[in-house]
Amino acid sequence: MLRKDFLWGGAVAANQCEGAYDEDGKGLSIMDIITAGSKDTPRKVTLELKKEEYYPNHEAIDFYHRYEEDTDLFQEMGFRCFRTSVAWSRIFPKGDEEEPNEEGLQFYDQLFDTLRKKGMEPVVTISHYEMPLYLVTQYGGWRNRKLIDFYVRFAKVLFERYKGKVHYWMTFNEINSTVKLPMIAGVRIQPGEDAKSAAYQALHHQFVASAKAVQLARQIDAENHVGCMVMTTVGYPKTSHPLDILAAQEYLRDGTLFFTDVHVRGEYPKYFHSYDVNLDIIEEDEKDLKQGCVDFIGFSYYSTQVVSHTNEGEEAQGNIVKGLKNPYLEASEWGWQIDPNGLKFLMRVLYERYEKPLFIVENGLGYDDQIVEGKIEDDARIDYLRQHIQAMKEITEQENIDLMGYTVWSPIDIVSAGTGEMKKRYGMIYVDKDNEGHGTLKRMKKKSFDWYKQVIASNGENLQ
Ligand code: BGP
Repeated sequence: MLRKDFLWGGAVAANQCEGAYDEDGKGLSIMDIITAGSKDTPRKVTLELKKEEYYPNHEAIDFYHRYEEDTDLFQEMGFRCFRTSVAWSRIFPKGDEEEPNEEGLQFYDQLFDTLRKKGMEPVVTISHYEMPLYLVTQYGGWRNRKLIDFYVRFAKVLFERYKGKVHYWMTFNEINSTVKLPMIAGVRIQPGEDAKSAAYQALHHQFVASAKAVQLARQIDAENHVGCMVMTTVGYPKTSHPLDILAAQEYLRDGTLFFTDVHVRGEYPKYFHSYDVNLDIIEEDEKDLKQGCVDFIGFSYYSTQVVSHTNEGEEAQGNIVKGLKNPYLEASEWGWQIDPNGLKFLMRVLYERYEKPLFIVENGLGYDDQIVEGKIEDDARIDYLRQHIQAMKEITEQENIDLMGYTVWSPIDIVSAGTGEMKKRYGMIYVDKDNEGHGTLKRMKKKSFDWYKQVIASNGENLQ
């Protein structure tokens, strides 16, 4: 049985749903200068706004003006929590100001009040792929140590302002993306530069910023729970060749566990020396890391990969990380392999290693839903969610895992982070908008809406 106060809900990120990219004093964020792409064409970063380009995050699904209606629908599904992020550039438009933007703060006051009124606990990611652009152009992003102070100032403002309204926080969304995709942390690698060290330096600054935020959150409100958030990388060995086994072990350790090791244990693991990077770590950083260990482990889980020491085989797509195809698994239209058993594998590893509460804060299926005779029968999504929730329940019960909650990515169709498409839909609520930005933005329930409602009402017992 899942715990009685299990946090069922849905998850989004501000930049993928709010829109209103230049309203009420908001500054530009890095997502505001990224164009739309597709499965086969990567999104482009333009660094300044260009008239001829289409930027899907500018309007997104206009949650900024429609959150009343949307949260009504979440309430109708019985959500006990709702995960979103605070757009940093609404609060600090450039990122280095001394004082926050009051209008930005008011928006989240209203949103969090609304959620609480409707029975949902806000779960807030402090930074979700949306740092102010100015911090990139002026300071070089997270490679600059100054970013720690800017972030901590931002976090402090949030903890003070939303004290009593928000009790669940996560410091950085998928912090491991910083080393896979340094541009997401505002790091632009110069030709000839030691790219690996630059990325790990940026990551180090984020680790320290996270640890300082954890300490502050506790000082400001003893009822705060602060977690990390990692993207998870499960890779199965392609064969029983011992080198494939080792490659798969490293894929999980270096892709996921290294990050949770630092967040949970408050120090770099011994094996870190094998990464062969040059970092500037000061004594104070080490103290901060030790004092800022997280309370829980939040993670995203979508799919798994196959790993071979020779790298030979057919390539498979995935969430930021890639691997090889698994002949035993089906994949989504975007090539993400569907593997509920991988979730069991992962939860077992994480809980055995740390015995810290876990929180599944992203899981879902991107699918190009079609309206047929006025209805959307998204059985593929229901199947995906059913299998993953079943796996989650089984492993939780079997191994006595302390699992805090499960939030579907995403309860409503939003702009895809990876491709910028609208048609890579995750929602249980459809939004009338296409890849080119046309549509009425009208909301419509899919079949999965009632299905998820009954799952929550039965605390996960009724998955039919
Ligand atoms: C995670 C991100 C989200 C999200 C999700 C789905 O990486 O935390 O922001 O979008 O994956 O990915 P995508 O939108 O690329 O399908």
